[in-house]
Formats: sequence, structure tokens, C-alpha cells
Amino acid sequence: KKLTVAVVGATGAVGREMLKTLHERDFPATEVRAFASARSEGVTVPYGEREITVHELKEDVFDGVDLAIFSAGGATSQKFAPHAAHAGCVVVDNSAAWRMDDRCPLVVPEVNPQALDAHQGIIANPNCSTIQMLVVLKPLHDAGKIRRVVVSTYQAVSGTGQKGMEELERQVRDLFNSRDPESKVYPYRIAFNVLPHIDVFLENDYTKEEMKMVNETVKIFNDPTVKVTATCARVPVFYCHAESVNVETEKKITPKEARVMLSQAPGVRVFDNPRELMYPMPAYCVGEDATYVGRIREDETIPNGLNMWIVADNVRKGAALNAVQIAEELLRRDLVRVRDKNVFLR
Ligand code: A2P
Ligand code: 11C
Repeated sequence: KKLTVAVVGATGAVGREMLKTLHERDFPATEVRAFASARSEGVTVPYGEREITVHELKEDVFDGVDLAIFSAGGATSQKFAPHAAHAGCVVVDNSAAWRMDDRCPLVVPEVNPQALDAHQGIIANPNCSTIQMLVVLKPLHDAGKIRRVVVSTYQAVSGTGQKGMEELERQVRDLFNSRDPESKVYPYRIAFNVLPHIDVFLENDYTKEEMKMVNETVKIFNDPTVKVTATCARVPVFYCHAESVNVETEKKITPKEARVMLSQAPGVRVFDNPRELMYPMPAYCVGEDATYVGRIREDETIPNGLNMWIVADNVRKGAALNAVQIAEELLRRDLVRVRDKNVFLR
């Protein structure tokens, strides 16, 4: 059966990883098309052994496309995803544009694949820091019902895209050559520094990144009783976000029970042996599909509490892989179709 797939934002850090992931996982596309801004018209991007020519994204490029995976920023998704759905093309969108829209399922395939059944043409891929936290919290929530989560993140510069990685590299080089490191992407130097600031500040003095973790968790778990409070920091690491997560549950789960549950959970790898100095770290999780968890221990200040340390490749499980897994799940459920083409564009 014919299946034409488009990658929108194909020249970006996540778009390239999406093409790589589709190819590596043998996604059954009969044709793959690549789109980006007018600046990239005619350039090529790798897809397996081949190179695909990138074309400018326009409203009418979705005719004949069955499935489009977007990672070209919120504004591009806001504008173009409705045109894709209108053309009968199912969209998996990696931006924040559609995540909190009631018409759009927000999906982590290991956590809430059933939410896909009600899709109306646009499906949202959650924020990277939410995805890796929830893959790990899901079995604990099922077993002990999570009441409250306190999370602090240590996020890599690739979360900002290609330009974040270029800024860190440039500043490191400048500092080693006794030049003033210029900050263009972040408000302060990121090299040899930590910024307690990701995305914009909101009315309540939290950042948008922090509130994404709060709100997306409730939507994905479909459980407004789960309370999350977050502090998100940017660290001078190229790939992989790390998170310190404190969880309070209704029913007690011991660290030993948590290790057993998590070692059976899909998408999770327990890497936890303090005596052998085994704990997950960003430098060793680059390019990995799994979400790693270690430092699992009891929070001794409350009756039912656990602390843990979670690391995943933000560009891979946090973005490209999760989006491709959603596409695979759509195929498995025979959901690569748009029932009402007028839901997002009338
Ligand atoms: P381009 O390379 O042509 O600018 P990253 O997050 O790594 O910066 O990547 C962003 C991706 O989104 C790139 O592929 C970029 O294409 C694409 N993009 C940005 N703005 C637009 C736009 N207005 N229309 C289509 N693609 C866009
Ligand atoms: C970061 N989490 O690390 C962000 C990147 O809402 O999709 C992804 C932003 C988003 O900067």
C-alpha cells in the first residue's frame, strides 16, 4: 500500500534525526518528502544512503501526502498543520503549538497510545523534558498513584536547535582563545555556566518550559490530581536532558519494587548501582532510544516518597523517536486518515 510521508523542518537538528529514525526503523514509507523554509530550497538531506532534495514549505504541498511529521517551530506548525489536515494528511507535530488544544491528542506511546484513537488530524508530540519523565513515572503512577512530583531539569543546548549547539561551541572556543564570548541565543553565557531559565517567563514567575511539564503531565496521564512543580535549567551539555525527580505516591513503593517495575517498563532502562558507580549521565546516553533511570532511593522525609535521576537523548526520545513511534502506532491502529477535513480549517 502506498504511504507518502513528509518531514517538515527537515534541515533542523530534530528534522534530520527524524529522517534518520524513519530510515533506521524501516518505517514503511513508499515515498519521503522533505520541507523547510525558502532558504533551504534545493539543498539535500540524508535519508539512509540517499539524499533527498528539500523544498520550500507552502500551503499546497500536502496534496497526496498521507502523514507529515513537523519540527519547524510553533509558528510554522500553527500556520501549516491545518492546511495539511485539510488536505487529508495526518500531522504529528513536535512544537508546542497544538499540545494543549482539546482537539489534539498529546501522546507518549509507552504511556497513552489509546489517546490516538480520537485524533482529528493533528497529534502533538510532548516537550522533551515531559516525555522522558513520564515514560518512567507511568508504571509508578499505575502501581501507587502519584500525588506530587518535584522535578529539576538539567537540559542540553540541542533543545534550542542547531543554533544553541553552535553558540556553546563558539563560546568555548572564544574562552580558550581569550576572546569575549558573545551571547546571541541565550541571554547570558552558556559555556561553563548554568541558566535557570528555559523559554519565556510567565505571569506566575515560572518559565513556559516549567509550566509545560506541569500541564502536559496532567493531559497525558489524563489525571488532574497529579501535581507537578518544576525548575528547568540549561546546562552546557550538547545532547541529553537530565532530571532529578522526587515523587510522592498514595501507596508506598519501595526502591526495590520501583527498580523491578521500571526494569519491566517499555522504553525504560534501569542503570542503578551506587556501589559500582552506575548511574546514567548525558555523555553516555547520546543516540540511545531508551530513557535511563538511576539513583533510585527512598525520600526519607515523607512516608511514601522516592528520588530518582532520569536521563534521555532529548533529540531522539525527546523529539524524533517519540514522533516516529506515534506514526508507527497510528499505522498499527489503522489511523492514518482524517475523518473530517474541516476541523482545523473552515
Ligand atoms: P531552514 O533550515 O530552512 O531555516 P532548528 O530547530 O534546528 O533550528 O530547525 C528548525 C527547522 O525549521 C529548520 O529545518 C528550518 O528550516 C525550519 N523552519 C524554520 N522556519 C520555517 C518556515 N517559516 N517554514 C518552513 N520551515 C521552517
Ligand atoms: C528545550 N524543551 O530543551 C525545549 C525544547 O516545547 O518543544 C523543546 C520546546 C518544545 O529548550
